[in-house]
Amino acid sequence: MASVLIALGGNIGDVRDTFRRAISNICGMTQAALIARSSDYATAPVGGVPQDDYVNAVIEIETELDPHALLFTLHRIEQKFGRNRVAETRWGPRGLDLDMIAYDDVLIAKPELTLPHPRATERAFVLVPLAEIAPDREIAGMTVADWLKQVRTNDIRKLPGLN
Ligand code: PH2
Ligand code: MG
Ligand code: MG
Repeated sequence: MASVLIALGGNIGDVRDTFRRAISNICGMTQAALIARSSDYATAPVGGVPQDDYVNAVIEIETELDPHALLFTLHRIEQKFGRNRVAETRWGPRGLDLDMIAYDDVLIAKPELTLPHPRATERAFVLVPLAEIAPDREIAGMTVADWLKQVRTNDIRKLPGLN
């Protein structure tokens, strides 16, 4: 079993409801167990494209799928929730983005998949929710809690639970 961290993001539609359904799809389609789920956070958009605020969250799952099979499944789930990778702009608005942040301690540097995720350690919208569920996890040689100390978190706001 591999422990995998996945970041969820989106800023089109009812993103929190999309997250709920996407997480259920991830666990169903990858036969994964949901180990932890962060709160949802409202976050200012990063990347320079003017757009609405995002909702971001992070989950930890345990799965038997290898990294590429898991990536393929995550892309299928993004599509199922209306994502169109061909039509969208880089850093632009999207209904659902599923980014694999880390897969055990596996290192991969391929065009289609880099592990750990190369920008996760500098993005507050990933680190804040990640620190909620896995502060002591090491990514790229440092703990999540230590990476978090190096970023500004002013634009990140924890959302109340839904229930
Ligand atoms: N995702 C992007 C671009 N910018 N900004 C925030 N706050 N959160 C995101 O998930 C995000 C972003 C493209 O994937
Ligand atoms: Mg992303
Ligand atoms: Mg992505």
